[in-house]
Amino acid sequence: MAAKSPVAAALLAKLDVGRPAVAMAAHTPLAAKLAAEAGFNAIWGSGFELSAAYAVPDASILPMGTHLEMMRAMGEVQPAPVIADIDTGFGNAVNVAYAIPRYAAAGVAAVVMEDKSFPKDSSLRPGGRQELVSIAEFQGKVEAAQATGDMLVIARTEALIAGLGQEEALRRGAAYAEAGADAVLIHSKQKTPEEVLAFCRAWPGQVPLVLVPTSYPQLSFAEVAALGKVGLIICGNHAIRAAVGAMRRVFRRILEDGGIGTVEAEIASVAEVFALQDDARMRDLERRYLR
Ligand code: SPV
Ligand code: MG
Repeated sequence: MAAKSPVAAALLAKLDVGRPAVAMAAHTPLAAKLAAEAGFNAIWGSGFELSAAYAVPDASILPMGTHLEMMRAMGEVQPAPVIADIDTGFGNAVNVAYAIPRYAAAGVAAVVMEDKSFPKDSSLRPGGRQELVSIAEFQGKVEAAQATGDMLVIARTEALIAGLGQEEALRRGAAYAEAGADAVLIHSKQKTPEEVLAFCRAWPGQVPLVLVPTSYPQLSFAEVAALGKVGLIICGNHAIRAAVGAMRRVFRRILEDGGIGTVEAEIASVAEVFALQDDARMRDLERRYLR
């Protein structure tokens, strides 16, 4: 296993099971910057959000390069570590071995890789295609990821999503930790947290767990911390859903009201957007170098 990069080591130190880190999803560098500004510990480079931003399904439709470039761009404009959602790793362990150094070069702190077969389908999609690769195959992918990069490798099991039960989920989590995963993401799409809580309580604690509580939003961060097993909570899609809701409201109002005047007070000012574009830096450059 390669030594961790400074940004990966810093993120690993934040995966505190007594006080879990919280990551916010992003689909653009601007969303990542807003999440960091709000105080989130990390940026979730969500495949669901990026797919939605391109208005295509989260089903291995977007090419790796599109996601990779977004991770690099998110890291460039804000200080929080980027956790890249690399889905299945874009194929088998060989594909993983070629993908990982590229994500490392893009400066990401961690990758999350799931044990579904390629092409994947969204975990949250009702009736989605949830086929898993074998434990041995996924262990090979985790080993390939650890051997070819210096980031955290978070192994994600979809056993509960696929309806395979707690025993299989625990078996897979343990096997992935044994293969060298730095953390295990356990995903559930139950409408209540019972399923995921049962997994957490049964987890022996070899490595920290990671939760994405989209389907069971009633579970508070404090309740997760009290379990003493979870190092990271990911808010999986709240940037794109906030953006969709806000755009729909404003677009509708403008057409209904026959002008842009009435929405002015509820949208960001142009000055705010200039600030997010780091206009101050450009003014400094203009002053120094433009002759
Ligand atoms: C994502 O945000 O892309 C995820 C989380 O992988 S989920 O959509 O819940 O599978
Ligand atoms: Mg995803």
